[in-house]
Order: sequence, then structure tokens, then C-alpha cells
Amino acid sequence: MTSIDPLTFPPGFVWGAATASYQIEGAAQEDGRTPSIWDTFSHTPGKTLGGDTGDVACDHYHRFREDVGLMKDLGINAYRFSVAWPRVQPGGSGSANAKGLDFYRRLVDELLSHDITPWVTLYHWDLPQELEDAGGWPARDTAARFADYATLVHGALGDRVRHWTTFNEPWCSAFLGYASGVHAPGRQHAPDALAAMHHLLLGHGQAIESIRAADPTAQLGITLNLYAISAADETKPGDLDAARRIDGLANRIFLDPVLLGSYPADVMADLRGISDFGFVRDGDHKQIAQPLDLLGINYYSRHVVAGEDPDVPAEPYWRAPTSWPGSETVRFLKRPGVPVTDMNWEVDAPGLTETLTRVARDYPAVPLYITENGAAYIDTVTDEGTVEDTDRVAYFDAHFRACHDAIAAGAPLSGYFAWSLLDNFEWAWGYTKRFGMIRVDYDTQQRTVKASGHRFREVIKHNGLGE
Ligand code: PNW
Repeated sequence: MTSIDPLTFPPGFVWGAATASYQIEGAAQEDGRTPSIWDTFSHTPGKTLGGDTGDVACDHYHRFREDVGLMKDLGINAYRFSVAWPRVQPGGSGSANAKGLDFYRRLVDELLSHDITPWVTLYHWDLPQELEDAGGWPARDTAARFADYATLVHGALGDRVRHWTTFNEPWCSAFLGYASGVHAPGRQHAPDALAAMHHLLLGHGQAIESIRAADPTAQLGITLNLYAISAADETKPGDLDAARRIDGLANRIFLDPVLLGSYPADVMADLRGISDFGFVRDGDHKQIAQPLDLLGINYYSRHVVAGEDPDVPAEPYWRAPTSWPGSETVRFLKRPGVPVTDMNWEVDAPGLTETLTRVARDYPAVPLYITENGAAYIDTVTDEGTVEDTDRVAYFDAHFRACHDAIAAGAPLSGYFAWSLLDNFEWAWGYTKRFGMIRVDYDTQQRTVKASGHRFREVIKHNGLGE
């Protein structure tokens, strides 16, 4: 008989699932919604694989009751979703669109009536196109517009929503949106990406201050995508410096201003040739570093990096210079033999433990939540109609264990949200990448709980990985 440590999580540990508005809602032109930068981008030829758009997506706007029923069936405690800014404040300024707000009121009421705690993300990348036309995130005024919008949404839902995060992954909005341009709005100008980053952070601070003033007991935070970073060869100074740079640009450039109150000096020095950070005004650092009730962490993988070395062959390294300003000499290593997901991202569960313990060690104490973790795989439907996504089951199990390890090591991890509840519109990859615990047939909109969803139900039921 094998006896496996049941790996029980602390009482009250939150088990949830996450989605984002543009990835699932569809109904892009209904009830007064105006275009966001993702509508414009996805409708621009060549920007998304196959020209896929979020026009229909999972049709969640019309099927949310069925989807909440599925959540109930999985037994999740909490549901993290985002509000589409152009639905509730079309054009990005001025008065609210009552019909847009009503959708989120209905969704929240449906969740609450099923004992599922709503977690609202205020911004998961769908900036109203009008605000992009006025300068987008590189323009300082966009931060004020965001705080205004955040206050408006909180005013409408704050009586029934306790958990709020401002931004999802500002790294993606700033660097994929304005430096490499692989995400909307598709601009490619590194100095603008840095200004965008600052104004995203400023908008975060202004929104937190405003919501806090209206509702002192709200649970407020931000979600960052963090990576485990390591040097390809720890004995090489060039590799160690590459790791310092990428850790700086991926992790510390967001963690430091939010939790410590200033940008990391070494990263600013790396970026000196690109930007003088002239967009930082007196008082901004204090504005950004608002006290938080929680930090959301999205974890997917590790970056293993190396410096320039003429003696090392080009393979198996890859470069992503435009997404990482100031790190043009850094080479990313694809480690031979390490399993990858369908995104080609290496599976590295110990990196999740490392990320959590590192945040707990290097930053002031704040409750941590994994707000996204998951994997894309090519799923096949069996003749019986089931989806046996064994790779995803294994991915989740390994990462649940990694969370448990982090808690055992003292990290204040209080919850875990799987990415994603449903297969959905995976940004530039369109519908080709499936992250769901529930399969979506995009022809029929039929939902099928995958093996990973059934497994998640068991984990939640036992609050751990029981036998
Ligand atoms: C996150 N990268 O996106 C997002 O929050 C989700 O909306 C998305 O579906 C999920 O992860 C899976 O991709 C990311 O290039 C997109 O490093 C790209 C990167 C990281 C996260």
C-alpha cells in the first residue's frame, strides 16, 4: 500500500478559477459597449493567429448563468473575472453605461447566490479605443481616467464585491503592448512602454486611494505576472548579470514601486539609454505605494537566461529583445529535455515555490494569492465525449504541491485561482491555445468539464491532494 502525504492546505484557503472579459464575453457590440484596443487589434489583419477576434468568444455575456452553474459544479469558492471598461464607461470617460453595469450586477448576484465569492479585476487589457487615440498608457492622463473608472465600478458593485485588484499584469500591457507590439495596441517604442508602465502603476495607486477612501474595509491589490529567473551558468558573470536584468525588468520593476516605494536603481541604470524616467513626478512614488491587502501573482514559468558569449552556439537559445528593453544582449535558454506546454513555456513547478518564498522574503508582508496558474495543451475529445487532459492534470498537481511547499516554507499564500475556467480567446494566439479546465466547442458553445476540472473538484473538496 502506498501512503501519500495528503497535503492539506490551511483552513480557509481560497480555491478559485479566473477568466478575463475580452477572452470570454463576446457580445462585443451589445448594450452600448464601444471598441477597446483589443477589438481594433484583433480586427487588424495579421495581428492574431487566423484573424481570430473576441467578437463571440465563449459567449459568456449570454451564458453566464450556465457558467456559474459549472463553477458551482466544480465547487470553486471564488471566481476572478474582469470588468470590460468599454462596457461600463464607453469611451473611457464620463458617465456610466447602466446596461453594462447591469451585466456585472447580474453576474455578481448569480455568483453570490451560489456562494461563490466574486473577485473583480478592474483592468485586464481592454482599454477603450478612445483613450488609446488620446495617447493610451504612455499619456499620463490615462491614469486619472482609470482611477475615475475604477471608482465608478466600485460605486456600482462595492456593496456586494469585497475583493478588488486594479491591474492584471501591467508588464504585458506596457511591454507587449507598447514595446514588442505583440499585444494591443501593437505599438513598438520602448520609451513609450516605460511611460506606459509608470502610468499603469500611477493609475493603480490613484484607484486604490480612491476606493479605500470610499470603502475602508475593501480588500485591495494588484496582480503581477512574476517569473522565476535563473542564470544558465551560475559561474558566469555574464549569465548572472543577464538574470539580474531580466529579474529587474520582469519582477522588481513592478514589485519595488508597489511594495517598497521606488523603482530599482540598477534597472533604471540599465534603461538609461532608453528613458530618463522624466515621466516620474514628485509624489508619484508615494502615490503608487499604497498599502495593500493582497498581492496577486500570476505564475506560468521560469526564464533561464545567459549573457552574450561568442563561444556558445546560438542554439538552443532564443532572443526577445523588443519585449525586454535594455536587455538586447540577453539570450533566453530553452533547456533541452524540460517539458513545455503548447505555449512552448517550460513546466517549472519549483519556480512557483521559489517565486512565492522570494516575494515573502524580499518584500513587506502581504497576503499572497496565485491569481493565475495553468497550462495550454492540445486536448483531444474521446469517442465517449470526455476530455482526458492528463498533461494539464499533472501540471496542476505539480503546482498545487509547489504552493503547499511555499506555505510550508512560511510564505503567506492564502489562495489559488486556476487559469482558466474555460478555454478562451488566447490573445495573439486566438482560439488555438486552450487553457480551460472546461472545454469550449466554439461551433456549438457546448461546455465539457475536462479531467483537470474533475480533479480540481476533488482537490477543493479535500482542501488538498488527498488519496
Ligand atoms: C496571462 N508572456 O497572459 C494573462 O493574464 C491571461 O489573460 C492569459 O490568457 C494567460 O496569461 C495565458 O497566456 C500572459 O508572454 C501573456 O510572458 C503573455 C505572457 C505572460 C502572460
